[in-house]
Amino acid sequence: MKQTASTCCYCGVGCGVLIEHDGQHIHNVKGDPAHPANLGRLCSKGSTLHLTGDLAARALHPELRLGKSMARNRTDWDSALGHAAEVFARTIAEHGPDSVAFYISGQLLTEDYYSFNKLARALIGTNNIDSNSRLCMSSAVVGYKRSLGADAPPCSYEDIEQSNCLLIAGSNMAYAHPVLFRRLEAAREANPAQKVIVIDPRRTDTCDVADLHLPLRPGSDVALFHGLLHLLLENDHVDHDFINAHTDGFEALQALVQDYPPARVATLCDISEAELRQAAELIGKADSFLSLWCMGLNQSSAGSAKNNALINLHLATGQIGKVGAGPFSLTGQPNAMGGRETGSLSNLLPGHRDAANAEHRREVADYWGVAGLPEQPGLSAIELFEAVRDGRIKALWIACTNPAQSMPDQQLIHQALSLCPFVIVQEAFSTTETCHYADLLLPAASWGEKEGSVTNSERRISHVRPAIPAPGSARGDWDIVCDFARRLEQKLRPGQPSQFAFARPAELFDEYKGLTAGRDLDYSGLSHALIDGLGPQQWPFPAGSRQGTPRLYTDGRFATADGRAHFVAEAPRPLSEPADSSYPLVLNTGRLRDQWHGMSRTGTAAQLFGHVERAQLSMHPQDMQARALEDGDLVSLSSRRGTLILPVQADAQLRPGQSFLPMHWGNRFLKGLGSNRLTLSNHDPLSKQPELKQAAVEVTRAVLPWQLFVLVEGDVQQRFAQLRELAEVFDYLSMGLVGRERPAVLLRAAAGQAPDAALLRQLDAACGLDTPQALSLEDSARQISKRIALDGQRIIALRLSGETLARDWLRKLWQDADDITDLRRWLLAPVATPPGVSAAATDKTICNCMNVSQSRICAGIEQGMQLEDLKRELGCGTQCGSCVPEIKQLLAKTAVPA
Ligand SMILES: Nc1nc2c(c(=O)[nH]1)N[C@H]1C(S)=C(S)[C@@H](COP(=O)(O)OP(=O)(O)OC[C@H]3O[C@@H](n4cnc5c(=O)[nH]c(N)nc54)[C@H](O)[C@@H]3O)O[C@H]1N2
Ligand SMILES: Nc1nc2c(c(=O)[nH]1)N[C@H]1C(S)=C(S)[C@@H](COP(=O)(O)OP(=O)(O)OC[C@H]3O[C@@H](n4cnc5c(=O)[nH]c(N)nc54)[C@H](O)[C@@H]3O)O[C@H]1N2
Ligand code: SF4
Ligand SMILES: [Mo]
Repeated sequence: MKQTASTCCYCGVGCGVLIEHDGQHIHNVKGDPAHPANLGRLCSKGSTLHLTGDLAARALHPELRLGKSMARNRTDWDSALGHAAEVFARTIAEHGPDSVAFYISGQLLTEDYYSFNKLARALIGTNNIDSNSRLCMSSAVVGYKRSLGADAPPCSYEDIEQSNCLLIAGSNMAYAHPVLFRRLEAAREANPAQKVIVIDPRRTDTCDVADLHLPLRPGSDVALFHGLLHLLLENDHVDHDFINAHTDGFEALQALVQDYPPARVATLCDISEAELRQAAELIGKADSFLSLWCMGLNQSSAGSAKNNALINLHLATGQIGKVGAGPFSLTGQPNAMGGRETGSLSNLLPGHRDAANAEHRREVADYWGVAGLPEQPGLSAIELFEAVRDGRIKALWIACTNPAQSMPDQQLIHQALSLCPFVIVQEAFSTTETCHYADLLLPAASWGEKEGSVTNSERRISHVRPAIPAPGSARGDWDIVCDFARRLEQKLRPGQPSQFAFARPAELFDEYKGLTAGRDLDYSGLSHALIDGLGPQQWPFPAGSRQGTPRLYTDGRFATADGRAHFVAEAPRPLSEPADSSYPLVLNTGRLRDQWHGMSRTGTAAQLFGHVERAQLSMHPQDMQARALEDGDLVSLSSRRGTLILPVQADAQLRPGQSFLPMHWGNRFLKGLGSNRLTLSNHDPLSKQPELKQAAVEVTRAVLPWQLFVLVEGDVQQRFAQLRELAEVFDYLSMGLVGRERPAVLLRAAAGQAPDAALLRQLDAACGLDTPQALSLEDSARQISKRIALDGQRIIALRLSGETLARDWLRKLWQDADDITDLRRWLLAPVATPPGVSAAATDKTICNCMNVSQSRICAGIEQGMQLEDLKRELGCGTQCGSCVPEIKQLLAKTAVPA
């Protein structure tokens, strides 16, 4: 067995992993104890990486179709890229360079970004290159640049351990940045004096470490931050020396925040005045004050203002550029930082430059040896898809992102993709919603197979190393881009030497890093080889350096022209779609602990469905009561843009008037284009980041008496695809995987009335239930029909239709039993509700590593066990620790009041 040190491909914490493999297959992953981001830790997603990525779901070979009504056929790289170059050259010749566009991703490697940027801006001459970071970090980019002069998070992870007071705003780091959360939990234990404030409308698992949780009204963060500054001024907790020496614009802000006295802010934010005062005291009295934030601030039509209002607090208190202090945005994607560095938003250029800045354009053009760079501004994600729909963009290249799941207002996106004359999708998995629209599918190498570099949230650059070759004919993203670019060069400027003659990622890095020289992020002193020698390094790392830079602005000089930071004084803005009488609830969307975005990778591992197995809407019990809804009822969830049908569940961690739907479920898993069918594309005027966290919705009961439940083992990818297609006719449809040892596809559906009998026969055929040996039960008068296939004494497939009362009991039999006496007995008298149904129905896997269910943990708690007993007796929470906050919540819920 061999071991290769690389990084986790999920979140922006950027943990180091040790990949165990035999040169062909990956067998295990472990945390890399030598990597400074995680020091050996991994979360539930990182530690299960080797279980994901089923080859049956991978894109393995280029596929091309020559007409929209045709099927894609396998082709070779030469034909695929030759055709692509042909279409791009023709489109550019006929309609100009801005008729083509690139939509890329914060999950590419730095070398991939660099090649895409050079292709779009230098060779083609368009700024139409944007990325999914528009949905993620673009408000933080604007926030940092406006306040501090450059897009640079000034802190280090160590600051989490060293700070006296942390403000966590709009971040559920217990789920989304778990390894940092582990570091915070450990720091709290070591230093009980450390204080933590959490600002989130929901009471998330992150609140488990909070001394104070402010469950503010959705979208009201700017008012809250102004209210805090008002009190800091009132309490004389601002640092006037710092303000005078290092900032400007304070007078205007001071005047503005006078209008935000505690009583008004408490009303605006729907929190108590006492809680607000307590937060201001904790911040004001802290020796060091650190804030961590994520999508609760960025994904807002006031995202930039929220970022700046928070940074204002740091500037006013002088809490920046020192140990344990500063405004620290948590980046979502593994290399969103690298994307920003290389210019992968339409308004940026490589090396933290701006496309609108003539001098910046000149510098980059000279470096690339081209006459000039395009002046015409590029389109941002939302504008870009609108332009595709309107026919202004005629060739679209999508890489490493799944917009047909993740963009807001999905109907617009699906419409745009189906109308676009030529769509290239460069993907590692062929199963995504976006692949459906690909005229040309280009198979990309993925985690464990590709090489390059990534920058994590703390500006630390790691060398991503391949362990095994990519499957099929998949290739590294940079390699695909450079091959295409060389072909396009021959058409656009024949006879000239190639600008894309790169043989290895290290060569791309070495060319690119020159563009960082002399800029705030300068890492011209780094190389792949140097990282191999010194370990991952934090930028800036100028030529000649021997070590990276843990903190920025330690001398009080900022990255602005005059070195002074700017206060930004902006009034709060209302939600772009507030709740009203037609749509009285606010829909919030966000992450689950064990799934990653559109689930192309995590959705291949049945184990990762153990924690949450299907799309459910969470609502406050009071709002459910008002609609006479109970847990598990199917509801119609509607916004102005469409309707989804899904089950509802009570969640007292929400406040009345709010609801929550995980963002992960796309059209594959939930009929009706998934969660983003409902969200809106209204966006921040500066960052152009859409308001993904707040849409106005209404919930009504869905009456769908005819129900279907299918569970089938074996060939899960193929069965999944077949069942998903057949089941499209049902009003409600949800799909997932279950089972750890023997993965199975699980399909639940419901409709107003029974479908054609032929459809049930097709479903049976897809599940191997159409054999004469299958146990069967028909009650055609009541439109009830059940079929079960056995392998010896074991259930291997089952379908219940009409009524599905026995589903959980049968599922338990499938999972645990190799004796089907009970099953035969039940088949003889099937109407009675089988034993143990209700208990099984709510069981979920809390601890994924040790496979410990909620019912076992609750049973332990009822016997009087504490956290340590549960860990010792059941093993839960002893491995990655991602489940510990939830176990603590269960303990708190069942604790006997003293
Ligand atoms: N498990 C998992 N982890 C991930 C990812 C994943 O898909 N799965 N994705 C990664 C990526 S790309 C990202 S960007 C990060 C996202 O990480 P986070 O931003 O931490 O995650 P979210 O769940 O999207 O949203 C965070 C919180 O914002 C809150 N919120 C909603 N509205 C408001 C508001 O108006 N104000 C405030 N203050 N809070 C609000 C929500 O209730 C939610 O708890 O996660 C990264 N990590
Ligand atoms: N409602 C709602 N919507 C949201 C959000 C939200 O909070 N709420 N969050 C938004 C945010 S912050 C983000 S970051 C986006 C994420 O949205 P997406 O970018 O769509 O998310 P992923 O599913 O991670 O897409 C990455 C794709 O790249 C593929 N892939 C993996 N590795 C490689 C590789 O090496 N090369 C190539 N070419 N492909 C690869 C994967 O299979 C996957 O399909 O979602 C946004 N959408
Ligand atoms: S915290 Fe988890 S998902 Fe994020 S990089 Fe580390 S192991 Fe990967
Ligand atoms: Mo993100």
